[in-house]
Amino acid sequence: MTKGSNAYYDLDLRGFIKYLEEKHPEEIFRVTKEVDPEFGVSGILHRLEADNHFRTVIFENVKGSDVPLVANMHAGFERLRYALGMENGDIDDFLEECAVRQENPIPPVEVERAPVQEVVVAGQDIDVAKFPICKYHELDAGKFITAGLSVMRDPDTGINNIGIYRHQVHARNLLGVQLSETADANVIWKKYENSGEPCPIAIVIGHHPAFFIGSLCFSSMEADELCLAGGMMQQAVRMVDCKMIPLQVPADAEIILECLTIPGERKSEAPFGEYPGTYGPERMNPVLEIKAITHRRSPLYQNAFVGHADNLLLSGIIRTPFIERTVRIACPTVTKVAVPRSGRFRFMCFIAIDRMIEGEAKQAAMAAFVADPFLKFAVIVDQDVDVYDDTAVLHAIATRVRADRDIFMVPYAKGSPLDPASYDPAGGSHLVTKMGIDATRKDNYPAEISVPEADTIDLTEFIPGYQKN
Ligand SMILES: Cc1cc2nc3c(=O)[nH]c(=O)nc-3n(C[C@H](O)[C@H](O)[C@H](O)COP(=O)(O)O)c2cc1C
Ligand SMILES: [Mn+2]
Repeated sequence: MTKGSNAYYDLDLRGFIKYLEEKHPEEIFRVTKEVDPEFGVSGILHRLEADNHFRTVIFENVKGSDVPLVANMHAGFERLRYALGMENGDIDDFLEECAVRQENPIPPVEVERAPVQEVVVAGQDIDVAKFPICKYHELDAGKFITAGLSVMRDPDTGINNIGIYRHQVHARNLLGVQLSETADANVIWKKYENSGEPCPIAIVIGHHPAFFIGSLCFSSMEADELCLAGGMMQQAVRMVDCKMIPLQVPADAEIILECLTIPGERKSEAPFGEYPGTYGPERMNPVLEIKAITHRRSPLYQNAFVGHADNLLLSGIIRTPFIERTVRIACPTVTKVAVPRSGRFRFMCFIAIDRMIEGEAKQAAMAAFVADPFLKFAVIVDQDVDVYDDTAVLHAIATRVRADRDIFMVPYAKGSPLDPASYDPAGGSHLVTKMGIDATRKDNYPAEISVPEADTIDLTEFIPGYQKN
């Protein structure tokens, strides 16, 4: 049984915004004053984040475009929970619900007519510059599309794949793309490239956050991420044939860029401010030609603020249930898994276990590294430690770890090619060193101090008017 439902409104971006406006207006800021797409938008988002504001921001007037920009949609946890139709619940409830929905995928359905094809632009009229595409960080090489979900199809299996791969804008109808070596999309693109064929890529811009959470789920190449998106939305994704390329796209998106790669062609792409908070290096990346742009009559353009909460929280949320499932196979006594903000929701993982025998903790750490190659640090604590509290985890490390025995390292292991501490950061090496830390209490440790029956004392009996701090 799944918890929560949002079946009473349209499960698309505008439907979600309308729902927020009616039920949770505190989740939105609207900016009507003109804002520059070069550093103006990112400047405002950066300042809001520094002030601990994680609302979605709708920029109604971005210089040079008459299309509104929806930003920061995935930066706040409550919004992601609302996206699953859950009005209440903590992070544990949310992750449990994500896990249930991931195990219950719903296949897409085909439709003939689609809102996203109300307007079709092809040929000389194609110009992506009409959308409010931004430049974010000082050394970025140009303007980047950062929240385009690319639909691709494996030519051998016919299975759909979806992921976000950023696109530098090269010209009105030409885009770059960064397909990390670690992404399924890279494997699919190489199959076309090796046979000298253009690879069809449909870039989906603007959709319901549950569509993002579902389609970005950690999964194998055998999983059709459109089915995972349907499962997360609890509603089949409605698909329509593209106008110019042999793919299908979600009918209820805001904008689609129908593209073909140009076989053999490469163009310099990036630097680009990346999720670790450092720049990703310039590379010679594939080039996409836009064959058609289709969109709704008054489309909304959506972006993601990479390197900030908007990008990081989503990435953490999508990996946690998979890590937990995998770790549980190696260590059945797992009670909680957290991928903390302090590790940029990617590099670190805190795992609580109800340890039965020594050695289990290292099993759990090794399993975490197997589950998610981007993890660099796995810290295993006892179940009395709150894995959502960094101080509590550091306290366990400080008091329960003997480094020579409880820490292990795995040098030259597969990690993130954007890790600034990799073996060759400038060259974008994906080789890193992993560290597992067993911060559980060992059997021969002295007992921890406690005061008998302190919990049963009613302090107001002794200190009249006493109130908890
Ligand atoms: C905002 C955002 C931006 C991302 N940018 C990229 C990117 O430029 N290149 C990339 O390979 N992955 C990027 N990712 C991660 C992939 O989208 C994610 O790992 C996806 O699940 C990969 O799917 P795949 O393995 O099925 O190809 C980004 C993720 C987010 C949330
Ligand atoms: Mn995939």
